[in-house]
Amino acid sequence: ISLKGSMDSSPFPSSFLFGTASSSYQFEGAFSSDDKITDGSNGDVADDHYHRYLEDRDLMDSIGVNSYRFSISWSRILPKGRFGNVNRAGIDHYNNFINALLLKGIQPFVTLTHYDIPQKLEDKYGSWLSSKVQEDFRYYADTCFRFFGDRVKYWVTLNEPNVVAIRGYRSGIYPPSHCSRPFGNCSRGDSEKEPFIVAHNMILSHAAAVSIYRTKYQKKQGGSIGIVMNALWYEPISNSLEDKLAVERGQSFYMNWFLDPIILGKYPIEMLEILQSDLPVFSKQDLEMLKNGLDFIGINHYTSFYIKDCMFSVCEPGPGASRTEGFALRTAQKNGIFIGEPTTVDWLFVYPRGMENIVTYIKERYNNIPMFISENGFGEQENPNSTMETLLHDIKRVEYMNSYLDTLATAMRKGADVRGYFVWSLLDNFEWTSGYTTQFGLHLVDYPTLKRTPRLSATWYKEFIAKHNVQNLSAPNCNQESK
Ligand code: GBH
Repeated sequence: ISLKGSMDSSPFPSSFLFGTASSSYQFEGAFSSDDKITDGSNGDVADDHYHRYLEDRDLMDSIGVNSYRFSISWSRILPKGRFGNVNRAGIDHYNNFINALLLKGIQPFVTLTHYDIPQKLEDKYGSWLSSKVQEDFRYYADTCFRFFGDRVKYWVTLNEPNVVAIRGYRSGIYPPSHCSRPFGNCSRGDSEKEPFIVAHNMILSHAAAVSIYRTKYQKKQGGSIGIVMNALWYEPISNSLEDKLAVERGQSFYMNWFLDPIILGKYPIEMLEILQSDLPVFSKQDLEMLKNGLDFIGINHYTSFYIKDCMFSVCEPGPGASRTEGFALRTAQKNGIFIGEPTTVDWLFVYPRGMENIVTYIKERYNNIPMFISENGFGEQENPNSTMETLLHDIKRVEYMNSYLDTLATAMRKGADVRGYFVWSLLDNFEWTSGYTTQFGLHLVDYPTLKRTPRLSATWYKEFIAKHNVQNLSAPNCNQESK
């Protein structure tokens, strides 16, 4: 096979973004608060990336990525939301980091909020529960576009708003820990109502940010803007029509819940039928603003589940089974056999075909709008028997990435417009409720010293990127360091 021949068969165009992904709270350090975390830890120090960003930029450069997905900490920019001043040190930090990335031809792919919100907005009006948050998010987005938009060409409004609504306000396992029985055991909240209010405000906050971008910045700055959803692939547990319909409801109550209003201008039909007056209504003005839509869909995809119908048949209680979750019970097993190889992370099953299928599903539902795989990666739970040798020789992570990239390529060959792929994550980091006990990094982080060491997967990703001949994307501008 000639070199040219093998290039031609690569489904990844030379403009394709290959990167890694991260978020401010999980990487940067310098914050507070702790609860419900396995190892009692928090993100106060995390990877200390705030101080080590140049070293981390060099790690990316040595892998050869042409893009890096990270999030800006809202509180670092506006500690009091729109009720206070811009924190100049925060602006300087992200300016320096963005410039450092561009100097090495690494395109910043920037998320405005990755689960975090200034505490002041929680205290003042209950953050996402209040429609006031739309004004705050618009103000924050405007601030970021103004300061960084001359150099940032990819914007994400929200990371996984579905996970925020579900885990923050239904099961209560993420902040602000709102829920009611039997969904969870919290000191306040309403698991059957609040997720829908919060989602409604997040959808409209997205729309407010996009609308500011479209009217004030996009023409001049020439970037694009989208949202990132957590996307699970669902297989029906049987071939029955009931289970197939349940799969559709499952997707609608999990992902289409946000994408349909933003792209199609209304909540999914299954949600409207089942929830009726429990679902907030978009005003005429809201619908007008929603027309701003988005430029791309970011897909965080890791795993797949089976779905069993609970509308036409009786189910034992379980995740997804109730009315406000769409009567679609989620389970990892069918007749005692897992959907894919289990891992040491309880929710992660290796099912590569799920990548091809979810990308194809989104392509078909939303008319092949450009997509990015904004996260995909393999986690391992800390284990007392692991040695430095086993920790670095992460063959399972390599196999996982290789197989998921392979099925992604298949979806692209069949026409899916996927523009980039980001591995979660560059470094081991603060894995939310698992603290530092779960590792997703291409680099191992030794927390006492914060030393980063590349794993086998870092070398493998470097070779994969080199083989696919992607472009180093930006010609750095000489003035950038001084901005
Ligand atoms: C992403 O989602 C996050 O964006 C990122 O911050 C995080 O570090 C990364 O993944 C790795 O976990 O368990 O039944 O709810 C993480 C949250 C966890 C939500 C798995 C979906 C699967 C189904 N996701 N969960 S379930």
